[in-house]
Amino acid sequence: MDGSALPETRSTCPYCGVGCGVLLRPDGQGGLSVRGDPDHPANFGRLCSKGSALAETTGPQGRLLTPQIAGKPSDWDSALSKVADTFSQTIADHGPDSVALYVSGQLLTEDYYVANKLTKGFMGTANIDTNSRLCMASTVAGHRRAFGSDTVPGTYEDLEQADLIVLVGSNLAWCHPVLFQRILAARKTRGTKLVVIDPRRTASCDAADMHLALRAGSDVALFNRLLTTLEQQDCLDADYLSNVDGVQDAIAAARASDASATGLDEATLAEFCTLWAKTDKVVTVFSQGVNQSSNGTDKVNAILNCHLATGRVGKPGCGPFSVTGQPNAMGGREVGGLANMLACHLDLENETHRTAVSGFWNAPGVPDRPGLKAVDMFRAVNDGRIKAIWIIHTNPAVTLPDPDMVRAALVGCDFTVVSDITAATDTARLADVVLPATAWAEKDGTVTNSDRTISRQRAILPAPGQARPDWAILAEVGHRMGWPSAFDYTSPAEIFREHAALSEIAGTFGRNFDISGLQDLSDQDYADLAPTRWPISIKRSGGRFYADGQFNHPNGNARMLPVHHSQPDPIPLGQTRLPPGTSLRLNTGRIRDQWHTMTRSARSPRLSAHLAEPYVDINPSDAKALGLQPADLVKLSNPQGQAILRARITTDVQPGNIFAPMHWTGETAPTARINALVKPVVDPVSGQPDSKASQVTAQRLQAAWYGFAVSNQAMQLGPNYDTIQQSDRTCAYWAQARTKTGYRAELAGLTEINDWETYARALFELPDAELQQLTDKRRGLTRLALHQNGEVQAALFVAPEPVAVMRDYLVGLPGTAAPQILTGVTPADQPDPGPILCSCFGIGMNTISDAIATKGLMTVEQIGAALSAGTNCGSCQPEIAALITTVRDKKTEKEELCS
Ligand SMILES: Nc1nc2c(c(=O)[nH]1)N[C@H]1C(S)=C(S)[C@@H](COP(=O)(O)OP(=O)(O)OC[C@H]3O[C@@H](n4cnc5c(=O)[nH]c(N)nc54)[C@H](O)[C@@H]3O)O[C@H]1N2
Ligand SMILES: Nc1nc2c(c(=O)[nH]1)N[C@H]1C(S)=C(S)[C@@H](COP(=O)(O)OP(=O)(O)OC[C@H]3O[C@@H](n4cnc5c(=O)[nH]c(N)nc54)[C@H](O)[C@@H]3O)O[C@H]1N2
Ligand code: SF4
Ligand SMILES: [Mo]
Repeated sequence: MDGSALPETRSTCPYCGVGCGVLLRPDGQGGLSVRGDPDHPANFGRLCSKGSALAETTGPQGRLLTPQIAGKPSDWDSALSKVADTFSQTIADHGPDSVALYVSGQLLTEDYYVANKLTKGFMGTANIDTNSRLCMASTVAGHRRAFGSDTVPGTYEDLEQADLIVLVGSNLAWCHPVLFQRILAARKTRGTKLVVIDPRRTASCDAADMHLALRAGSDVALFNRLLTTLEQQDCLDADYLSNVDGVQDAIAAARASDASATGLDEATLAEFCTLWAKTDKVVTVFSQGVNQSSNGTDKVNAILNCHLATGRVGKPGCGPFSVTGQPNAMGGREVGGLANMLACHLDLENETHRTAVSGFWNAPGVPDRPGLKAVDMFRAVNDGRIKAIWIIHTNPAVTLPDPDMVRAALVGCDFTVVSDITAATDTARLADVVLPATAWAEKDGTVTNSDRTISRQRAILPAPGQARPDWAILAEVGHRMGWPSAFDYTSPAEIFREHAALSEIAGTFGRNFDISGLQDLSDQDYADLAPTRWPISIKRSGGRFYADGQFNHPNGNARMLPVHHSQPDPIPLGQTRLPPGTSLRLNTGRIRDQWHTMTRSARSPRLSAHLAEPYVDINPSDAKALGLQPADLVKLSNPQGQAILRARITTDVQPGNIFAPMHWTGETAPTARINALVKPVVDPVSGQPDSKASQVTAQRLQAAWYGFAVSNQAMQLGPNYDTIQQSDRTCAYWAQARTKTGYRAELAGLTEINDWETYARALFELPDAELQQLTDKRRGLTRLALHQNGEVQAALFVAPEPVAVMRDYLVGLPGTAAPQILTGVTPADQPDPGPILCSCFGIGMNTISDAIATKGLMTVEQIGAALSAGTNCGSCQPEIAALITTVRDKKTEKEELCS
């Protein structure tokens, strides 16, 4: 059928917590087209690079199509019975706390609700925790300490109504790009000031008025200083503070705090604090630089203290704003997905709440003590206390700190079940049973975004193979474990109504999460549900919280918390040279175009083109001390583990600090699994791991050879995990990525290889292809290409130092004649586009730099008009802006030199 004849369906982007609306149109051939929904209140038609490329992530390739038991295809009946029977037997033999579920902020609310009900209501254990422990737990704990409830007070409109926006530990330009674009648009009309607080220079800084490159970990000292300024400059709101407890203690702690811990000079501190103090409409946006800290909850409360002190909470254009990471991180908090929460924001430790919930569920009882939090949960698997675990929609063998402990735990566990859309993940490879789940475009339900807006995700593609929705798999296991009436669901609409009805009870206990107004939705109403912000009840709908000074602590007040800066940093301030063996502080995070462990985003060639290889950013002074040259491979180590990454030498990171992305896995670059180095140190209040502050040492990898390869099919790069343990293997490092024509890979080895032809034929699985080879013995270069039917199938470039070829040109050659491929450079009449900046239109950095230099383009808009770059999703605009500055600075330097 002609795709254009099919109607568009409204749905929600399955990536980040902005929760953008998408319009999906099936193409009639199993795929779809995507555009931003102009009517969705999160994005009004905008999408970022990841959202724009969603269509490239669907399709059957790599999908898990049948249940698997012990690595062999099975059928649903056998697999479900195996799961249900083993869980029941384990509980019978060892008690309910011997089983656990580890779930995800990417589950739909309906899936999540059933998982939580099954575990806490029926299995009789609170051992259900979620990857949101790695993500939002410090905010949840901070909100509860300050407000008495985990409620985000504000809305997205506040970002447009603010006069000052402060991003703390948030790279919004890359991680919540559509919100960043909304801020930039508002800035044009309103002149909003933007301040970024991040030890690292990020794409978000390119548009900022101020970048406070504070010393990593020192946020409490900074916000304590702000609180004292607010007091000194008479900015405290006495009326509002009459409903806030702990004010004097918090101020006393702030006064005792030493702002020099931030490493910022006095003038910068004063400028920032005064700006904040004198601007009524200020929104402080915070994310993982705050949450993922060993003092994350204190960091959250240090920020909330300043907003409470000034009454800048829940009013138009002002408030603290924790942006959620995953598409349904907020929904997970609603259903009580954390091991220490109950459904609908109710408290597990509160007997009245427990009785109400178990009565509503008609459950045997709800456990009266919290279950194990993520890190402890896997420790309990490792030491045998937990004997059966079911992991749903998350990849902990990559993303938890110390994933090698997680691997060992799962290998040793009596029974591991994984529900995923693919079996090719580091975690699923270790499971006894793997269950095929439907993916985002194939399933129905709801998600709640950062500003409490509930949106529908709608199925528009058929489930591939035997894949089933997560809620249906969970409900079927509930059936088979002996609770058929409690898990009798036939549709997500039914589950949603039940959740909404339970929230009415929560409402009667004074909880803000009350969506009881939706409990009577008909199936059709549910099918048509438009984006709706909670609460939705007879009492109130939508809007903001806490402007009225009414909070959720039992006495109705809020609390300011005394917080202290407590992060010793072994790297002396202002240090410029690094003594050998000194440890570096490893900061980790995200890149613009990949999503976590890449099981979806890496399927898109254009997303993979932005940053195709794992890397570590390192300051020039440290690089010099370590004898590193740009593009060298560097080996990071600490007693826990190792990783090998490409060095990028840049002043974006401070001396003594390095940054590496979290995305690469055993599937894509086994030696670059950065969490191997991340220690399982957690915040004592929230249990959230500190993923941004592990100590490591670095050294140059003494590779015997480096390689770059392109191929029209996936390369045979060896075991997907243990290459790093066996450094004498032929390939000590590899990283493979998708391209438009197939795949590209970076390689390096520690031992000389004499017969490159044999190596290449095995790598590309082309035993009979025609060989074209070029060897330069003196320079140690080998280049070879394999042709079939007059077309290049694959090529390999080897050198004793990092390979210098035009990668972005070479990746386009497989499948073409390309007789000159071994030169490794573009023919004279074709320019080299350079690394792709604009992934929507595939426009490279060199193309844009040339246009800036030769056509005199001075603005992002002019570049858009001339090249289209940055005119679709706009996610690359901050990088284009930075490039304009670099090219202009270079030009000025040159002019100055000439004059
Ligand atoms: N492209 C992309 N977008 C995503 C995701 C993705 O995988 N890819 N994931 C989503 C998810 S689940 C999440 S949670 C969000 C995360 O979104 P962000 O929190 O914005 O992302 P991160 O890169 O993890 O970390 C943010 C910043 O914290 C800084 N930081 C480190 N230590 C400190 C410190 O001590 N103080 C301060 N102030 N800053 C510090 C880091 O340098 C980093 O720039 O992104 C969401 N959006
Ligand atoms: N070093 C470091 N580590 C970190 C972080 C960091 O900043 N630094 N950030 C942490 C944070 S904030 C987060 S949120 C986590 C994220 O970490 P994870 O949740 O572990 O990472 P994902 O790659 O999102 O894993 C999702 C899995 O679900 C599968 N999947 C996709 N769709 C479906 C579906 O519909 N159903 C089912 N059942 N499965 C599906 C995917 O294939 C994939 O295997 O990582 C954390 N780890
Ligand atoms: S900002 Fe991008 S990734 Fe996040 S929801 Fe919107 S389109 Fe999806
Ligand atoms: Mo997250």
